[in-house]
Amino acid sequence: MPVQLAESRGEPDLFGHYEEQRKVVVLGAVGSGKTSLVEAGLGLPFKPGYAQTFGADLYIKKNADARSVPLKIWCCSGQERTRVLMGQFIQNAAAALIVFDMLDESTFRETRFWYNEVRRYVAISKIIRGHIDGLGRKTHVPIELKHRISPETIIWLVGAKADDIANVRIRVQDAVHKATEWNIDFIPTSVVTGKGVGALFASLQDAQLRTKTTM
Ligand SMILES: Nc1nc2c(ncn2[C@@H]2O[C@H](COP(=O)(O)OP(=O)(O)OP(=O)(O)O)[C@@H](O)[C@H]2O)c(=O)[nH]1
Ligand SMILES: [Mg+2]
Repeated sequence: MPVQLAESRGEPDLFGHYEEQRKVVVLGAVGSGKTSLVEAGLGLPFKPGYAQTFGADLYIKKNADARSVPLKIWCCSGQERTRVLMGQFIQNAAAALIVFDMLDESTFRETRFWYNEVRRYVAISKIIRGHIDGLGRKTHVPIELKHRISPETIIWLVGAKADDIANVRIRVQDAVHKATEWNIDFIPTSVVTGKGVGALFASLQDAQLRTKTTM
């Protein structure tokens, strides 16, 4: 399985220069726990109560040391009517978190939609950057471009609210099964207990982040 570095990839500015921040996009059903997860990842205390995200919110997470990279995190709304607008945040993302609520099966089913969206934008960016042509054939990519902007996006399937054990509806093995089918990793998390949050954000900031998925 080819493995590519997603290290120095951010978004190009008007002059084609790439930012140092690594772009991360957080996707998933309405109320699945995306904003809570991002805020916990930034070290903010958990506030119960729900404030719906409209459009997308931007968060910046600074790097802790030389081996970690700063993150530019787009936390998207899960609303059906704004779904089509989320492509701009998915494009060029080094990493995508596809979040579902472990207490709600419909949010688990919705992950397939978001997974397909990410794959679609990975395919589009490969065509734009000339890694493949419109027929899916590999094309020649100058070596300096290859190392600078890998068109892959590393994806995690993230289960939220793992603390509410009595009400969990999605079994870990079912989530692992889906993640394995997609060749990505599953991580259960809770912003109440902190489970999984530190490990997930440490992986996102790891300077050696590598993509697992391939087209
Ligand atoms: N028990 C528990 N509740 C959580 C957890 N994460 C989020 N919640 C609750 O779930 C609700 C929705 O959380 P949000 O983080 O706002 O969800 P969201 O995915 O950002 O929602 P939208 O922005 O509308 O798409 C809130 O009431 C949170 O307090 C968790 O790990 N455990
Ligand atoms: Mg939100």
